Amino acid sequence: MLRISGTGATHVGLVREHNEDAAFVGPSCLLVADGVGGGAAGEVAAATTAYVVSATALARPDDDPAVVLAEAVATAQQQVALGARLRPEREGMATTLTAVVTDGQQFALAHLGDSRGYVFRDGELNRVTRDHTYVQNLLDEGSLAEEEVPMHPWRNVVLRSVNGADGPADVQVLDLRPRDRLLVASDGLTDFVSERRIADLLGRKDDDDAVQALVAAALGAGGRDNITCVVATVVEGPRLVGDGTRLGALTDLDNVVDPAAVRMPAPPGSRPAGRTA
Ligand SMILES: [Mn+2]
Repeated sequence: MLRISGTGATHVGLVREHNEDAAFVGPSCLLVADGVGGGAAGEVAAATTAYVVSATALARPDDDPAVVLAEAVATAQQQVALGARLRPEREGMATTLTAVVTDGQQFALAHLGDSRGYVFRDGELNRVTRDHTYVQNLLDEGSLAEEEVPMHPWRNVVLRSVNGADGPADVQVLDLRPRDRLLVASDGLTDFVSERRIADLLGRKDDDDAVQALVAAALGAGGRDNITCVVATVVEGPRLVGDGTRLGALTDLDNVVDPAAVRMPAPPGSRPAGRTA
């Protein structure tokens, strides 16, 4: 069996007052969700989506991870829509989602928005997500150069998200093997720290140290947004269940619209939150 062994960290940054990022890391699921919306709505969109996806993955350990993710994203869209209907001030709330789930054999990744997923193998960093942004479309068309992105007035315009209205996520199967490493991060990291620097830090540090170094690098670059990074290594070993760490907006379950929307099995031998083995 393959599983994920890793860790994550989140930081409000140096400018924002609230942390609207949420993250989860456990042996069969890791994810980042970056929420937006007035009041506390960004936290609600991010935490609700992070909860629905992580809880669905934990509840269905033997199912095809691509199917689990597609169905979890559909539930998350419904829950975000419900949350906005219940409280009109949440109207317009939305979140990105980049999530990896495994059943012990296959890995799948679901993606909506401008958070990012990377695979680090043999010293090489490969981005495996495509930003759902206006500037990414301009880059693809060839009408914008990579170095012009940081100055573009619409660089933060996200075209697809978990907002209660958009459709399914992009879901892909990831071909991973033991010792491959995964990085999932919000744009508070990737807008301010170059991929070259990220690869350098991943190459020199283990997962725990890399997470701390990545957050420190984003803070050193000004910390203008919430920063969230999850770094994990694919390992071979027996399955672990009922274990995981919640970060950011997901640490407060009051942010979740309806936790009962996902039926959870009783976690056998559940342990307090902490680093996964
Ligand atoms: Mn952000």
